[in-house]
Amino acid sequence: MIKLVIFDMDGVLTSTTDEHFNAWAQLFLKYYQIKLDPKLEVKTKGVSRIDSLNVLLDHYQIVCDESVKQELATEKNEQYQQFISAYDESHRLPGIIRILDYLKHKDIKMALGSASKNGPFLLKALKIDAYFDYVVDPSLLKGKPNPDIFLDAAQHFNLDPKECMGVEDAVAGVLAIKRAGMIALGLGPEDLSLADHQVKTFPELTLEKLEDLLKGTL
Ligand code: B16
Ligand code: MG
Repeated sequence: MIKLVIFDMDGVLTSTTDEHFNAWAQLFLKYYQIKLDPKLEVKTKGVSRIDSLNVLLDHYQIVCDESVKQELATEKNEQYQQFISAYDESHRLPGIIRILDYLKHKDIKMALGSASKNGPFLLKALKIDAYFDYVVDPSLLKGKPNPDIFLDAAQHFNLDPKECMGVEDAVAGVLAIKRAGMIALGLGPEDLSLADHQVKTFPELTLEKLEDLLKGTL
């Protein structure tokens, strides 16, 4: 039986995909006069800030030293934080409260397992922070697709990975959940064939299906 559900943030609880990518786009236009190819967005999904920057720099074969990368990442984050500064409960993805309430009612612990260092701000802005028993700090952990973010949450509650389920919208995230040895619920339009079950949106997930996932009988 699942005792802990670990939620990703971007693409699961809210959508900050455009805000992340537009902040990168502004930066690349300003410093490199490059208009980012929108197809690159998927390669930065669920990937840490610095790893996302490396994906973009590598794609355009731009070489720069670590201190410049840090400055670029900081400026991107400042722009991103401006974009999300007005986020509130209207920015919740549809159907999340029904799922969070159901898990709470079943006494199942909930954790945030986001690659984003802005996760705690967004939980508060969306007014769902009270549901969460633990927020993984991704700063010192290896990013997705490594399993570390998900394993950290299991360890916090002294649980076996088999007692945990992760919810993810990105390929890197689903890979991280499966590498952690957990049940993976995929969400959204990406092809997440490694997930144990996938729905496009939370309203599509019936409570019967959720119950099967929690009991491991799917
Ligand atoms: P930050 P998730 C990820 O969120 C985003 O999908 C990804 O685009 C971003 O680079 C990463 O968070 C880091 O975010 O710059 O705010 O620390 O899907 O893991 O919730
Ligand atoms: Mg995500």
